[in-house]
Amino acid sequence: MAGKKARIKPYDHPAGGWGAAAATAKVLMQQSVLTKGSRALLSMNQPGGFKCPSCAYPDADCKKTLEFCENGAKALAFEATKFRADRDFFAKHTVTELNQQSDHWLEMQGRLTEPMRYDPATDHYVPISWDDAFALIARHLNGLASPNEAEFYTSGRTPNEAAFLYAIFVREFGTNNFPDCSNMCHAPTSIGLPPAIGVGKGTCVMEDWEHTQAIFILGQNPGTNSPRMMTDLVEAKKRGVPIVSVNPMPERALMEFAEPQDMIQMATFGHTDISTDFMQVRIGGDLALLKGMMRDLFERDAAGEPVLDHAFIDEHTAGIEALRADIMSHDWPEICAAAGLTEAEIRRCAEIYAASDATMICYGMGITQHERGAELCQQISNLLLLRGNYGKPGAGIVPIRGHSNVQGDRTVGINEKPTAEYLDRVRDVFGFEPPREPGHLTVETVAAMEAGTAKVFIGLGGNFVRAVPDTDRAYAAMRGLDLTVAIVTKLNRGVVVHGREALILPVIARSEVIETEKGAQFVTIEDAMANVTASKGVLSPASKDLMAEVGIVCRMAMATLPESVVPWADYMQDYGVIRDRIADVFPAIYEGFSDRIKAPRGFNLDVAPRRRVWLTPNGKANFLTLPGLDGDTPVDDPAMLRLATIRSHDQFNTTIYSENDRYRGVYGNRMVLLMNAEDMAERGVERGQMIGLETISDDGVTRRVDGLMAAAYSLPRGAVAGYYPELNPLLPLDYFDPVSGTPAAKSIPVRVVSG
Ligand SMILES: Nc1nc2c(c(=O)[nH]1)N[C@H]1C(S)=C(S)[C@@H](COP(=O)(O)OP(=O)(O)OC[C@H]3O[C@@H](n4cnc5c(=O)[nH]c(N)nc54)[C@H](O)[C@@H]3O)O[C@H]1N2
Ligand SMILES: Nc1nc2c(c(=O)[nH]1)N[C@H]1C(S)=C(S)[C@@H](COP(=O)(O)OP(=O)(O)OC[C@H]3O[C@@H](n4cnc5c(=O)[nH]c(N)nc54)[C@H](O)[C@@H]3O)O[C@H]1N2
Ligand SMILES: [Mo]
Repeated sequence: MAGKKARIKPYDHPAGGWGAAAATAKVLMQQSVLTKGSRALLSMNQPGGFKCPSCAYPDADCKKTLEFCENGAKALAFEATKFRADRDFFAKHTVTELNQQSDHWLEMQGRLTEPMRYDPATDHYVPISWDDAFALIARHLNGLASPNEAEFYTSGRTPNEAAFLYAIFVREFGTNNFPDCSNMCHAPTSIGLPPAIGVGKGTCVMEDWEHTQAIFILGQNPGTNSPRMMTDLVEAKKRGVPIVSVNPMPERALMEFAEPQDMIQMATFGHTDISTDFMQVRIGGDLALLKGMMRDLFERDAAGEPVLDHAFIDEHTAGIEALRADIMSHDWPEICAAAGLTEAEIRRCAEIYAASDATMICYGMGITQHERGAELCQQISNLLLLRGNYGKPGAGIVPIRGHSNVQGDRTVGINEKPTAEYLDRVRDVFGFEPPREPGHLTVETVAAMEAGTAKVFIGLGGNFVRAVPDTDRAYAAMRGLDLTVAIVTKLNRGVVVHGREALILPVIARSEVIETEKGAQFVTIEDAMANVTASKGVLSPASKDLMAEVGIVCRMAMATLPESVVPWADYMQDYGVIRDRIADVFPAIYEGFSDRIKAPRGFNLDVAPRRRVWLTPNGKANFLTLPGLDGDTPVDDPAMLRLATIRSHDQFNTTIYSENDRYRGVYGNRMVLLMNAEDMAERGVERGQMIGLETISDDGVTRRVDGLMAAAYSLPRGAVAGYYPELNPLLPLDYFDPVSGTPAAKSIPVRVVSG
């Protein structure tokens, strides 16, 4: 709802700088953890300390003593908060009451302190012992007609050890139903890239930033969502490296950034201009831009210019002729119209690319969350292959992952379609036969809940109902389940929208000490550059009745599978033994895990394309074609606008830290719709006017959100933007990329209705 103090005012300072420093201090104070939080910040991302719980961007090297950012500090402050949602809190509020509160209010109640069970007689959550909670889970799981009636969600903050064991437990139980937050995020990378280059992850490591000669940033907002990347961009820029950002919006930090770690810049109120070139692409116009750049290269190649790396192409790739034919089938006017850019702009991008011998292309949700997200990732790879931009310093594909361990969770087995190789290793290492048929990913899970074929939902972290599309349907589906289990740190929507029976299992957070019979344990995470590091919490747990995620997984398994062949009780006490099993199941990348993890900054997992080795069926890197020029299916409706649902500077996914979005100049209100001024005028919409949006779809369902405040913003014609998760009711469940299953959250076809 629009607060009275809602206002929109351009932010004309550089991003970062004193604004970021002040915001860091303020958030520590708000959560009343100034001393405790500041002390913990000194251990964050340092050897022997814990990894930032926020994003997946690597922490640099030892050069910086304070390796954290404003948004990392926020994540920590909200985790280390002094506020508690304890048994007295739940006694005071019925679940119906809690459901009327905002996401921000729920978050502000603080950390959960002990296991709770929903009591339908009183509509309250009431305390339950850990033993009884696990017995309840076991009773439900063992009462199902088939293991496939249970859904096991994972969110990417879960560390490797817990995710690996969860994958083993669930498979021994008998299903591959592993909906994962990455099914809404970088699954287009995980699924799209293997046919192209043989791995579903990025190919760059931190050192590459020092050698790169050109950087492209497509559909990613690093100043907010991976702020540590700004340090690398600033350093590259100071070396004179061209930086091209491709985005429908001029994101503030991609224009001007003051590096909070740079004392001189801070003292002089200086800044670095980040982007040398800003391409204000149409929503879904990236495909046309990429094809236009490739067309320019093919034209110049035909004219005899040495712009393609023919030696690399001949030795390492397959499919260039089909690609050339597809690219040359589009003429320039078509390409420019689809991209929303001029021919000169596209040729300028191609020129920067052709002049560089080592290019990194970074991308985020602006690429993946489209109907053709996975294939868009493949087109980025095509462009890189044309100039041999794999397996040399400073070059490669750089998907910037979301959650701090989302990449790791997938590496260690969270996958609804596991490979036969993995399943064979699980069978050999653990001695049971895992199920072979594919399980559900996220959108299939919601569909199964709706259909009544799913009966139990267990969420290892995250906030499933709030993150998925079609909010109203998702809530109804969740409420129809027999049991829902939220394994979380904080109250969120998924705790208060629940099944007939429901449990809250509160966990020890990333920044906190995990102590077992075998002493203090550490966990490991894999960042977006495939670097695996140890993370050891330093703070006392928020309550003595919390359990570590590894403990919870082991106890669920012990209760549910009394005849299990897996020594869960040992794993629970000694995480080193879990790492030995990870090495057994994934010898090619994790051999010697327990020794290698002793290095203060961890180690890099092997990524074969870095060695110009292609683990594809034909042993080559493949050029893959994609007909057409649009990232999404065109919609034949002149009133149509494409809605991108995006993150503000003050949220971490469904966790809302405040109603502000400083760099976009939005304050005190998240129910805002950013629009092109001419699109507003054409519809007779005034600045500040309350409007509604309705989804354009052909499934007969009306999806509408009212009470949005219209704001003029620098966006291309036909593009509008607003905040996730408030606008998720507009995102249809079946509007997704069929290759990866990822909802097209950046290109929802909508029309303005009076609100
Ligand atoms: N502080 C903070 N950090 C986070 C998160 C958070 O919520 N808060 N979330 C984490 C997670 S899980 C993830 S996945 C990442 C997300 O990080 P990002 O990938 O940066 O995510 P978004 O803000 O959703 O959108 C990215 C950008 O896509 C642009 N965009 C929209 N449509 C298009 C398009 O068609 N083409 C192009 N080129 N651009 C487009 C938007 O304008 C926006 O700048 O961040 C992670 N880090
Ligand atoms: N419309 C639209 N929808 C989207 C997106 C979008 O851009 N637009 N983005 C999508 C993306 S990229 C993602 S990744 C998903 C995110 O979906 P999720 O990963 O499901 O959601 P989060 O908001 O990250 O989950 C936050 C909750 O995790 C719990 N938590 C925090 N720390 C820990 C911990 O250490 N352990 C455990 N066990 N729990 C913890 C807390 O209770 C917190 O409330 O949303 C997707 N949905
Ligand atoms: Mo994500």
